[in-house]
Amino acid sequence: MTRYSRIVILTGAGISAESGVDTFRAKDGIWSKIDYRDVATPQGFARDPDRVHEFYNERRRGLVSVSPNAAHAALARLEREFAGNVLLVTQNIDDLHERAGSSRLIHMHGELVRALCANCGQRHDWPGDMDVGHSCPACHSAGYLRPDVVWFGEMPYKMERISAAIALCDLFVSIGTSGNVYPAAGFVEEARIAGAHTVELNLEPSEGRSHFAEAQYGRATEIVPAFVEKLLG
Ligand code: BJW
Repeated sequence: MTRYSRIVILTGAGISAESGVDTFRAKDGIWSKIDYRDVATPQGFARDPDRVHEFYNERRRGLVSVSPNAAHAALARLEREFAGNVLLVTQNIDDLHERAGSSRLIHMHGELVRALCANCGQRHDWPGDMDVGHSCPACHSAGYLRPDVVWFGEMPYKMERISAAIALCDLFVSIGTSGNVYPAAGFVEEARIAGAHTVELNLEPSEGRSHFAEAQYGRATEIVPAFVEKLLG
């Protein structure tokens, strides 16, 4: 299957599920336990920053006890061994893709281990807990640091670079995402319009299933390594 030269891969929470990271929209997922308006909107943060910090602190602490799985490893292998161009775009804020070895990677919804200063706009590595008392290491203002994640109503990161890559790709693969959240959910249509072959790899059909030319269903740790093997074969 070496007829492709430019691949864009979109990943979602499902790729990290078998590493032990919660997904959002499963019956027992994150949004079944907590209202997204309280923790994943700028309004929720303005209302109760302590609660939002605690939500992300807990998830950040959880990163130390999880590891990349076979699906993350397979995508890192694809980047290393594929003769053409591979761009990985993740909606996930965990760091499992980079820990597996991927480097051509865009975190379109931000990163759990980074802080953003709402006062000066600087971003900082932030591996530990964050709270309202912390000052920005750049502008030294207190009370402006927030998790560097993209909340509902905010513009996802690097959209121009992502759209440019999709417009040029000949294969678009979506892995482990329910296709509920835009603009990521619309990438498959952009890719189809650009003439790319489109593939969904997921546990079950996503909201966008009808837009994909091909689909394979199963656990990411099984279907992603098999798909990569075939691509490199
Ligand atoms: C497995 C598996 C295994 C499980 N193996 N698979 C009406 C129409 C259209 C759009 C909108 C609208 N109203 C509002 C909007 C825009 C809004 C939106 O899309 N809302 C929808 C809910 C309707 N989008 C936005 O606001 C975005 N910004 C934007 O549009 O900017 C433009 C703009 C700006 C300003 C003004 C106007 C326009 C921003 C979206 C930010 C999303 N943020 C979150 C939380 C922050 C990060 C965090 O805390 O982690 O990002 S929400 C959450 O959903 C998170 C995820 O990245 C994102 C996607 O979830 P994902 O990855 O798909 O997870 P799940 O759980 O949904 O699915 C998991 C899948 O895996 C399932 O299918 C399983 O089957 C599968 N699976 N185990 C394989 N082992």
